Amino acid sequence: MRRPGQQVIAVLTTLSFLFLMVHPILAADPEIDRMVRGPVGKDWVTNGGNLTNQRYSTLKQIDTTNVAQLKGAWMTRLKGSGAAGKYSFEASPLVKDGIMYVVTGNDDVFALNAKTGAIIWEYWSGIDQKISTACCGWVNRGLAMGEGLLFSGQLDANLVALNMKTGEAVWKTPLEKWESGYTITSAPLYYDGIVYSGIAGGEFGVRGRLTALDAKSGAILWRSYTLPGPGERGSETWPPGTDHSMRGGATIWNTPALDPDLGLVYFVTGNCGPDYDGSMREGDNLYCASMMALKAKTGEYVWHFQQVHHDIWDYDAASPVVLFDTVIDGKPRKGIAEAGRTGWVYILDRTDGKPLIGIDEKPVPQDPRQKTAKTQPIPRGDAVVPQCAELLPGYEKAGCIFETFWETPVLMQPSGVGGTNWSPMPYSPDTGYFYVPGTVRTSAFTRFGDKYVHGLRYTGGSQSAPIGSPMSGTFTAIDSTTNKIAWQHKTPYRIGGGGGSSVTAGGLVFRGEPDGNFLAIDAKSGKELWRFQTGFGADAPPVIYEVDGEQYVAIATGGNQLQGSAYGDAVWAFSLKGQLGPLWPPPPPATVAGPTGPIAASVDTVRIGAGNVEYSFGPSRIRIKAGTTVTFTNVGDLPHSATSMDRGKFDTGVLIKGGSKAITFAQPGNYFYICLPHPWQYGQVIVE
Ligand SMILES: [Cu+2]
Repeated sequence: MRRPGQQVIAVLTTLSFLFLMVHPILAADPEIDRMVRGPVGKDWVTNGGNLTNQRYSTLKQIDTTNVAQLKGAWMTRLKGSGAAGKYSFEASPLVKDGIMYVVTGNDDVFALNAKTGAIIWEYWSGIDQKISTACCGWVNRGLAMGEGLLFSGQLDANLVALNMKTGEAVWKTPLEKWESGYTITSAPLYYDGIVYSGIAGGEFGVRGRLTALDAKSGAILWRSYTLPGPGERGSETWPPGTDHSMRGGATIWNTPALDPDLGLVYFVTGNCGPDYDGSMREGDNLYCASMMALKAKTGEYVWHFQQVHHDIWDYDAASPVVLFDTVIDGKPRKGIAEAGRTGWVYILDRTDGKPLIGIDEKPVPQDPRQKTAKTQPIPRGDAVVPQCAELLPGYEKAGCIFETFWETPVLMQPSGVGGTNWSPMPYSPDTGYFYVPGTVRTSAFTRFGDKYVHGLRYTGGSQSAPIGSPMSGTFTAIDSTTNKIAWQHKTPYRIGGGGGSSVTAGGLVFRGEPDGNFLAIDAKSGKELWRFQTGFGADAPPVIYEVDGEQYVAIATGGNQLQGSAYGDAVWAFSLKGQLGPLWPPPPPATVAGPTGPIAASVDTVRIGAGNVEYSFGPSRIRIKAGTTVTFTNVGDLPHSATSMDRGKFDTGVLIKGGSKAITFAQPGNYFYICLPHPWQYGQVIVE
């Protein structure tokens, strides 16, 4: 006879065996799992539409024949949340059962009636306004949902779960500390009981990782680091005996994709750190600027493909990966693609990470001081933006992509902001095209070295657009079977870090522009069929949904600092029965780099971030007499500097809110300066 204890063990063994057998069927949220595995229909329940990130909706009530009649169904202002100079509005709203959920740049979440726009509940994040480690604007790229909860990654590095019915916080898990340089900007991904989240901070000497949490409790299940510890796989690509890989960046600041059949989760990683100084980190520096696949349940490494070896250009892989199925040379293939900051689309086999169309390692310019990689992977096919810069007055050297630089500025295209930045790349199975937003801009790259200090910026150099240089964009359809351009629009403004888009079975690509226009384009031909002025920078990616038999297209319009577009707090929804007309156009973004506005005479104070224009010097252009002392004061919310473009002429150093520095200008001359943390922020001092 067995003793009671043995009996318990026997029962437990049987139970756990049964549990293991039954568990795969007992999904925590079978409805959401089913929706994100299948084509996108009336609801849009995850950031990229479904697990593929294709942003392709099967809805086709609005099509190429009737889209010209589209009008605003409603427009709702989100009570001023995120409507200020320091914010960008980059979130895709989610929609389920007639309710829309949207998160602003302040991590505040709103639930709206998706048919009327009426606010149902609101969650005010209360995040610390002193967060100083958001590299490039206060942003949140969106939410995930599952098990009756909404998941939001906050700039204070907390992942929060809200009750979908009430907006009340159910759990909050810190993934890291913002004071250590970590922030969350990406939309999480929910699937099969797990919430996946990346973490940002590549400009602050951090160690990138993907974190998986239990959706119900918020408990951390595992962390998979994108930078190897000593002796781990990939550590041979960092200098032996050093700890540079522990602060080497490779952050994840966009939503992963997931293939449930293969059991893999996919994402891309950001730049190496320090961004522009490779001198101390000889080697390829895995897994910076890479596409990666992990086992979705355990986080175990499966494959990687590095887009840029030993990155010294801030060539992040930043746009979300897209999964697609295709036929190449008569064979069905499982593809994965990503639009890089380099201007190329990288197309791989998602089972093993090998190129589908061909990517060749080719020799590139060398500089032993920067420890440049001998070769770089060059995809076959077309780039979507120019990859060579022209020489401009005042500069000694201009080059093409992967040109090297040291302490003398060198002009290059694409700039380190792209190409394609965080903006998603939709894919239509009808056309077989990827739709790729791009920024056309020159950067002057310089290296100046940096000492690592915990929680402070650690970039080792800078890149800024030369004064007077033109800035524009492209929107390109790339044929997924050839990686060649099917059609291309030249756009008046940069759209690689905005100008979000989505595509429908109605044959339409919807995309925003930073001047406030929202456009519908024939997905096959590229012909523009409709445009509508929303009144605010239209840079967030739109979504498509249906309520009570009526199809809607919605976009959050709140501007974007990377695009220089007008900020706001609006969400627009459009339908064929809509009645609302367009708004007055907001101020358009700059198309030439440099300070703007009138020249103020005899001014000896410059306020940084004044008048709710966070990324600004006020006045931006001043004329003074030789010997004048000018006081620069940071009155904005974020850390800023005033640093002469010819570095060494003058520099306030990074000033925190309230900080001040006086500089005496003894020598006559024309001095252009930038803010080092935000090198698109320009000023000018004319000394007579
Ligand atoms: Cu700044």
